[in-house]
Amino acid sequence: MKTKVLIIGGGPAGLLLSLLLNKYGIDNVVLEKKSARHVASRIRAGILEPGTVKLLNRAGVGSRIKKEGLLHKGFYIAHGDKLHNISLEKYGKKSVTVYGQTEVTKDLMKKLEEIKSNIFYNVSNIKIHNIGRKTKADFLIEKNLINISCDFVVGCDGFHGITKNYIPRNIKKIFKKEFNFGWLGILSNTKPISNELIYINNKNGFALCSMRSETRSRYYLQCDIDDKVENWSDDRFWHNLNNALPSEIKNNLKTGKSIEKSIAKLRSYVIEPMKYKNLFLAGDAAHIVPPTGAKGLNLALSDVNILSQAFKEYYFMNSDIKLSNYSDNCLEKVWKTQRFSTWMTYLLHTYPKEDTFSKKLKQNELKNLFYSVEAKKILANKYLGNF
Ligand code: FAS
Ligand code: PHB
Repeated sequence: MKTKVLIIGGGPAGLLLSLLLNKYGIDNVVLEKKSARHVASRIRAGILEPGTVKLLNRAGVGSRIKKEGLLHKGFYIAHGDKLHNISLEKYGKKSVTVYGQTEVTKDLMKKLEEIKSNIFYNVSNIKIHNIGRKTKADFLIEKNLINISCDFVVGCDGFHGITKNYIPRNIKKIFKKEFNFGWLGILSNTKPISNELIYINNKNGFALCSMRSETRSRYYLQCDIDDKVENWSDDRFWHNLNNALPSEIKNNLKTGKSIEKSIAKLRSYVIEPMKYKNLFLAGDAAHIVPPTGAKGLNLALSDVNILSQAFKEYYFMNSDIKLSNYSDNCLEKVWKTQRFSTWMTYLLHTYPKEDTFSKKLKQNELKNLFYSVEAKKILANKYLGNF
C-alpha cells in the first residue's frame, strides 16, 4: 500500500484531518486501534468555539450542529451562593455551541464513510520505520500484516498514543503538571437545570452544570484524585451536586438514572516540538489541557486546521514553509490555552492543603472577575477562543 499522509488515530483530530485532506484531494489513510463502535460511543467534550463550528462547516459536517447544537450567549459562575453571568455576546460579540464531541465524531465518521475514505479500525502493532525519508509503517488487522509507505505520518493518537515515542529523546521536551483532583462526570436524560452552563466554586470545591441537549444533562463534581466511580451511587452524586448548587436554583435540579458515569483525571501536558522531520503530532497526542476551560477538543481541531492548510500548500503550491512552521504556530496557541485553562482550574477548584492566604487571594480574584468589565471581557474572549 502507498499513501501521501498516514494518520495514526481515528478520534476527532484524525477524522477531521482525513476529511479535510480528502476535500483537498490529498490521499491519506487512518489507522485506528479501537472499533468504529467504540470510537463513536466515547463521552468527552461538550463545547464548540465559534471558530471550531466554522471549521467543521468548511469540512462539510456542520448541518447537524446547526440543527441540533445549542447556541449559548453566556455562562454563569456561582460563588458564595450567588450566580454571576458572564455574557459572551456582550463581552465577546459571539456565542459558543453546545454539541457533544460524541456527535462531532459520529458526523465525521458518517461523512468519511460517504466519501469512502481509507480508515482501518481494530488495528494493532503499528510500527513506523525510516522517519524522514522512505517512511513506511506496518500493522496488523486481525492476523494480517499490512505494509504501507507514505510521505508523512501524523500522530492523532491521543495522550496514550505511540507516535510521540518516535520523536528522539534528545529532541523531545515534555512539560507536565498533574492536578491532585479529578472530575466525576454523570450523563442523565434529565432536563438541564439551567439554559446556560454554570461553573460552581464552593467550599466543597468545583462543580459544573452542563448539557448535551434540552433533555440530556451533563454534570461534574470535583473528586479526589484516587476516587473510584464505584464509590458514587447516583443518589450520592445528586446529593453532593445539590449541596453545591446556589440556593436560588436548588429546586430546579431534575435528578434521574445516570446513563454514563466516569472519572477524568485533570492534567496539563505539552510535547515540544510537535514535528520531527516528516512526523507531526496533532491534538491530545501533543497536548492535554484541564477541561475547565472547555478547550481540549477545540485546540485539537485547531492543530488540524493549521496542519491541513500546510499540507495543501506543500502539495499544490510546492511550498513547505507552513509545514516547517507547524510546531511553532501550534505551540503559540497551545501555551495560551494552557495558561487560560490552568487559570480557570485554579480559580474554580479547591486545592487540598490550600492555605488561607491563597484562599483569600482566590476570593478576591473571583470578586474582581464579577465586578470588572475588563476582566469579563478577557474571560469571555478567551472562552470563545480569541487569544
Ligand atoms: P482522542 O484521544 O480523542 O483520539 C485518539 C484516538 O487515537 C482514539 O480513537 C484512540 O483509540 C486512537 N489511538 C490511540 N493509540 C493508538 C494506536 N497506538 N494506534 C491507533 N490508534 C490509536 N475536552 C473538552 O474540551 N471538554 C471536556 O469536557 C473534555 N472531557 C474529557 C474527558 C476525558 C475522559 C478525556 C480523556 C478527554 C476530555 N476532553 C475534554 C479532551 C478531549 O475532548 C480531547 O481534547 C479530544 O478527544 C482530542 O481529540 P484527539 O486528539 O482526536 O484525541
Ligand atoms: C461538558 O459539557 O462536557 C463540558 C462543558 C464545559 C467545560 C468542560 C466540559 O468547561
